[in-house]
This record gives sequence, structure tokens and C-alpha cells, in this order.
Amino acid sequence: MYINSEINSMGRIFFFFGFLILSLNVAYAQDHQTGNQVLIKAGDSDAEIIRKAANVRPSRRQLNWQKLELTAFFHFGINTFTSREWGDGTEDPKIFNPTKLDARQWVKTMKEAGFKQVILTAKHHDGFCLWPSKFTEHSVKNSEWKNGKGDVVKEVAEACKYYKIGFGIYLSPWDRNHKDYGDSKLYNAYFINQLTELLSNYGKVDEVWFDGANGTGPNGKKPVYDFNNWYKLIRKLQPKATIAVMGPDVRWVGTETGYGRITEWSVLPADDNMLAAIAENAQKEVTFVPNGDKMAEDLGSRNKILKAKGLVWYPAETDVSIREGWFYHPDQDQKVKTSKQLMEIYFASVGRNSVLLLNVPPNKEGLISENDIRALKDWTFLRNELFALNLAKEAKITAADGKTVSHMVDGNEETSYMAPPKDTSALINLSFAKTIKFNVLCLQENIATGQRVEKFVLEYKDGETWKTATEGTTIGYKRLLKFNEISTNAVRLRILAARLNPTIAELGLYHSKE
Ligand code: FUL
Repeated sequence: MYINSEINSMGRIFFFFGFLILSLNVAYAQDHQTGNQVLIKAGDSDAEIIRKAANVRPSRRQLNWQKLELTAFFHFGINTFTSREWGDGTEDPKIFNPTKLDARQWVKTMKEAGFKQVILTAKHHDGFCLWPSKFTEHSVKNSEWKNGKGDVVKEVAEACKYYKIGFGIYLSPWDRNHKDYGDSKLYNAYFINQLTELLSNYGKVDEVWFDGANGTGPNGKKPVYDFNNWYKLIRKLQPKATIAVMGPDVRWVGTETGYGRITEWSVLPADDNMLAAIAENAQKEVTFVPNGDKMAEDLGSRNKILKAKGLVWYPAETDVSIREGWFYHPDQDQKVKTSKQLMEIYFASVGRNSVLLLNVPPNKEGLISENDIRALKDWTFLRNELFALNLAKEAKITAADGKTVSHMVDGNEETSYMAPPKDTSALINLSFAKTIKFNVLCLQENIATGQRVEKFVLEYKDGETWKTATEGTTIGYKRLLKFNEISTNAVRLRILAARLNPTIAELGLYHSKE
């Protein structure tokens, strides 16, 4: 054969070693988990299941998404003009007429508030499309706005490119306008056509957001959504896009209050759909339609995972609106969340191992309102002020063995202090040359290696006695805790329980004036 005849003796040696390395890699992959999921075998001991859980890691796509921390929703559409939350699909497209629409103003507002990605409601449950879809008349093309020549999706996508932040779309599966809704075959074909338009005509799409609402169509039936084919299309046309929350990459946290769970695991038992997908995909990433209760208080404790048949990395997204409603209503202008409330939400979402998805709805003019901008600015000021100075940077930081560890204050979530293998506890000492005052703790695990910590305590020295400053359960990507002000010159972090040797990426001590 031509290729063989080209291989000289050196080549053969490389070929041999290459083959050997490949074989070793395959053996390694079979023995160690490489993906964001794992099957549990019938004979696996409890210890083996816990080890497996600690080794489930996020996919690169999930890890990149988690690092965004702050993402925004723009709920905008026909409801903005009727002042409703759920339109019924009978609205006249003509009424959509924002007089000053400026997508750059929307995106700039969020960028300046530290947001890394925005998601636009390209179509909500009323079926009205913010882009001139070829497949329906119920869209901006039949509105007064720009004489039917406008395209909100395009304007927002371009603004995101201009300000260099991520762009995502919300496409409601429930469509109360479409005549075929109710007929699974016809409606899924329509939905695929719409998804194809959105994923093909607007450049890079970073997140696709589906909810599960499923009503009855004109034929009296509920269509069965063909999620798996939708996912396949997204993976084909926009392979880097995260699919939330009726999707395989990101899970709904379970409330719309902005408050996540105090104990939040990103590794959860796989439900039956996931198990089937894991079996089918072997070492590859899983695609599945999530089912099961995502609102329960405990989703991923030892209790839950020891009964599981498989485990999957499935992190939480916390969605909440800056106002009472998701859409703009003039009578809520005075009810915008305050900077203090936004800060509490930040601690209870990003600070509880999830990504915050904050909705800021543009008004009838097509602008973000002044009151919302002011609240965002004040909150950003508070955040910047609070996190400007990490007091831990002034400490000598040592591990239990006396060795200095500086990774934890280098601002990089993927470099970490890793406790010795088999050690499921850890001790980190911080000693200061002078007294410091702090009341906020920020901890991060290096989740690129999995989520491991189950219990920790932060202690400080008061004279000769160690006292508790604060304590907690899970850390995950980020944990933020606020407590009474402490003055000391010695602090220690003790990891009391973990599923595997802990890997702490960052430790921050801050002083909040609030
Ligand atoms: C829900 C919808 O019904 C709400 O209107 C809103 O879009 C929220 C983010 O998702 O499922």
C-alpha cells in the first residue's frame, strides 16, 4: 500500500510508539472518567460511586458558560405593547411599534453592569417573531415598525458583536398563534425551520434557551416537542452554544426569585432520558431531554447519588426579573429592584454555585428605562467597591504541610491548591502582618476537576482562641458568604468533608460597608 511503502524505519518506530500511546490512552479513558457523565454499575460500592461523582467534570462548553457568572434576558415583544405577560397569539402584529428602539443601548447597559451574555426573546408564547421569519406572517414584517423592514434579532446580535459580549436566543416551543400547534409532525417541522433561520442568519449564537411550557393547539391536542432533533440541529449549526434550560447543558435552578439553593451540587443523578443518552453516546457528550423534579431542595447529596444509576454534570442557572414581570409594564416603573436587592440576589445566585440570568425588559419605546439603568449602575458600583481589594492577598498563605500556596489569590479559577490524594480534608492558614477587618468570604473550587467540597468552616484567631467566622456546605464554582465584621491577624480555612481531595482555586476576604 502507498502509505505503508512511505513509512521508513524511523517512521515505523514513531508509528509503533504512537500506537502504544493511543492504546494506553484508550485504556486510561476506559479506566478514568473523561466526560460530563458516568454510568453507575450494579456492583459499585458506595465509595466507588462517590469517587465517580467527584470525577464528573463540566464539558468545556459548560465550564465557559459557568465562568460568565452574569447573563441577561431581554423580554421584549408584542406583550410590551399590550402590557401582558402571556399573549394569546391573536394580537395584531401592527401594534408592535417601538419608536426609539436602540439595541446598542440595551447591550451597553448590560455590558457596563458586568454582564457577559444576553438572551433575547426572539419568540415568546404568543408566537410573534422579532425577526422576519419566512415561515409565518406573525412577525415584525407585518408591523408598523420600520414599515415592516425591521429585524430586532439582527439589531441585538449586531450590538452584541459591537460590544463583544455573548448573544443568545429564547425561542418558545409553546406557540399560541401557529395553526399547526397541536400537530406534532407539522409543528416540529415549523419549529426546526425557525430554529434554522435563527442559527444560520445572525452569526455566532452562544446560548439557546427553551422552556417546557406546552399548551393545547387548535386541534385540541398538545404537540410532543422533538427536543432531541432540535439539539442535534443546534450542535450542528452552533456547536459552541449552550442549551438551557430544557436542554442538556444547563438546568433551571427551580425558582424565579433569584435565590438558589444553599447547598447546590452541579453533579446530579441522571434521569431515564439521560441514562439512555449516556448509553448511546458512550464517552461522548450527552444529549437528552431533562425530566424529573428540578425544584426539590436536595438534588445531588450523597443520599441522592448513592441511589443513582448514572451521574451527569448539570449546573444551575438562576433566572429572575429586575421587575415583577418578565415584560415591561409602565405601572412597575417604581418597583424596580434596588441595588441592595440585586446584591443579595448576586450572593444568592452566583455566590451559590449558579449563573445569574437577570431579566431587564426594554420598554415600549424600545429602550431600557432610566430606573432600571440607575439600579444596575448603583449595584455595579457596590460590587466593584466590595471586590476591589482581596485582603487575603496581603497574607502569608500556607497549607497544612507548611508549604506556601499562592494559587488561591492569583485570580485564575483553573489553577488551584490541591490537597494530597486520598485526603478529603484540607487546612489553609492565612497570617497577616497587621490586623485586617472583613465580613465577606469568597471561595471557588477548581471545577475543571469536578465538584468535591461538602463542608467547610472559616475560622479566625481571637487572642489565642480559634473562633468561627462563617461556615458552609458546597462551594462549587463560587461561594459568597457575608457575616459580622471580624478583626484579626490570623484566619484559617478548614475543609471538613469532601468527595475527593479538594481543589481550591480562589479564596477572597473582603470588607463590605453595607
Ligand atoms: C417562563 C415563561 O412562561 C415566562 O413568561 C418567562 O419567559 C420565563 C423566563 O419562562 O417559562
